[in-house]
Amino acid sequence: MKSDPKEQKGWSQLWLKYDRKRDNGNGNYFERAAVQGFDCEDRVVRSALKELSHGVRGMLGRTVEIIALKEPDGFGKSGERVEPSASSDASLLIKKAEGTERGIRPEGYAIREEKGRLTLEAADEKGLLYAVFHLLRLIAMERGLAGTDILCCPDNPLRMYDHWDNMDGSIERGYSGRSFFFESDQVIVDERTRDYARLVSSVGINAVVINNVNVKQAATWLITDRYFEKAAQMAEIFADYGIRFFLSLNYAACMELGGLSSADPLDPEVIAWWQGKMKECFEKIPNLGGFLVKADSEGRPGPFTYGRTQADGANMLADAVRPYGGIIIWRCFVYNCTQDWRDRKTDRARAGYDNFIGMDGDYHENVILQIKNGPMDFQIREPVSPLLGGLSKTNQMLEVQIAQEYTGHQIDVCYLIPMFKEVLDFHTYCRPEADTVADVISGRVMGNQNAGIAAVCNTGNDENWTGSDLAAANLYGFGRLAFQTSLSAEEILEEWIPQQFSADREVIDTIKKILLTSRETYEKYTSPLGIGWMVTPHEHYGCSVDGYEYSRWGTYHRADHLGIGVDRSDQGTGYALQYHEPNASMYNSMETCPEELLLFFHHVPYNYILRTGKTLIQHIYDSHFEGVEEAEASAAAWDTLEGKVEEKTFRLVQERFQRQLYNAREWRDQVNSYFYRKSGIPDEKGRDIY
Ligand code: GCW
Repeated sequence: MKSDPKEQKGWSQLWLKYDRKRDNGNGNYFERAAVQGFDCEDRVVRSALKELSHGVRGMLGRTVEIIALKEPDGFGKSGERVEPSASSDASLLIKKAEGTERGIRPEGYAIREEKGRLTLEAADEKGLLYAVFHLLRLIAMERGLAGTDILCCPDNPLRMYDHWDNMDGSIERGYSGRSFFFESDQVIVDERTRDYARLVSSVGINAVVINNVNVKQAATWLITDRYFEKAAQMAEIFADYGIRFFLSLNYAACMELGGLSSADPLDPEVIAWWQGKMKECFEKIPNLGGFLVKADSEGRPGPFTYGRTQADGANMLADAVRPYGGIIIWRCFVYNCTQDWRDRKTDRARAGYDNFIGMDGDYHENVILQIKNGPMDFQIREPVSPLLGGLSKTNQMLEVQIAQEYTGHQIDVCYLIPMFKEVLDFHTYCRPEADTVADVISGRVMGNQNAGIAAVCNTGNDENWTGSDLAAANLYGFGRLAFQTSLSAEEILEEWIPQQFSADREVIDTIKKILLTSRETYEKYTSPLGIGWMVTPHEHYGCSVDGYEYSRWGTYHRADHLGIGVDRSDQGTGYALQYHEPNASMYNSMETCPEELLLFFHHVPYNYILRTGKTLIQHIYDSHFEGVEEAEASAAAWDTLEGKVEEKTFRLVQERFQRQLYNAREWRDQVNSYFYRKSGIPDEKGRDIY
């Protein structure tokens, strides 16, 4: 295996390796490229053309000659006059689409091949950048370009990575080393910043939040002179790749920085302070898109302290950023985290809806509510949050997590795209048609661009960026899915594997199988049928069935000697009724509730017969034995790739599989033993339970 040419940098280029590929006649298109309608000196166009040359040189061994047609002022790069006719002998024509020609919408593009000539047409500069990356992807996949006919426009206006990086260099829920944005309370801007921007823009990401939503200490000062210069430098690099720069805000900054005695959003002094602060921020940081805010959540300050609503807080900040075209992304992760476990009435799952639904329609136009995919917290299986599509007059954005906090810490393999697809495809019944989560977050329901999808990111300064090389599938996949929701989880892997590993069919099929089964495998050996948690408290890796059972966090499974599960029906907490019909009725009844969510919605006796004909307890035993067997099969499948993927990657992933197997066996034996001891019902198959 050839090693990554960029390894000397100290970090991998992941799917932008650009190592030599089979030509398949593709080289011929890159004799001569002509650019029409775009300003070759534009920063994003420059990035796109540079990437094109770089990729084509690496993968096809060709040097592309690029000429500007009538751009910027009728002269080519070297100053000579270039006639439009020069376009006719170019083998690659790059041009700006006029109007919405051929259905090319903003940030969209078309790639066509006809009679030996490739035409790349884009709506705007970002569209061109995405088109180039698409073209390079096809080359990396060793697809012959002849006959290509592609039209691609992004499905979601905002496609965002949220980093939970702290300024001391640590990362909250980070499993890939330390931050490459911050260290020792300093902002880092270096070559890796640019490689990061290249990587995420190559999959269509157009917005990034660089700091943790828990904004404390030095991070509160990111909106001051102490950090403006560095923040601006980073924002400029992002701008080269069409990425808007965002920061997380401390809602109480007006007190901590401004010395005010209150953060009451209706207080004129508070309002004036934020207006001045936002003016300063947008003047000092070019390319600033706005702010992400976690307020009144897990100890963070917010408007509730002053008897004000979430809308009061969000609107006050939104008004302050509006003059600069800024937006406020306001998180809905607001719940009581000091609950009494004895209290069966209070239900954390209800909290998001209960806290936000009453103000539907009260949010200003440049506020977006960011809603986690499930009502709890990124568990391996949760229902879709009823706020998504529950709100009908408010801009909404979906938040998912590719940092594998509850899904194996990037030690255990867990390809999350299948889960995200389930969420996007979910019918909310918010209106007669076009009612899926995908419809809601695309902005089509509200009819504006303040919508989209964000993922809590899984990167760090590890050489391979994501801890495990296999976790890069989520980093790649999230961006691609956010851009093009219709892509299947499998199609995404068919693209990613040849770019990052090898176009060898056996490699593709083996890695694909490992990844496509990984979410279900993980689910089988961890918490059953949607109940969630059962993890080691705080750390969230490894099994502890009762770890959160008697805690303040509102995360209970309520197992006793007869059964397990939380009654969230109309007889219980009533959570099921937060959905539109027919979802409410479906979840409300044990008979119609989808079985994978049975224990989320109902307290179920161990001898309850599932649709498979098995009792609940037997299902718990069987699925836990199966989960471990499947993990073992995946580990063995990986072993067959020795010599077919880079040695370093092979060893690293192999070692992680060993840790996964240990973890899976612990989960299996602890969960099975726990329920055997509670229920006294033995395994029908007489396997080892302790
Ligand atoms: O439950 C939690 C995580 C926290 C995180 C929080 C959130 C950033 O365990 O680490 O804080 O979710 O989403 O705000």
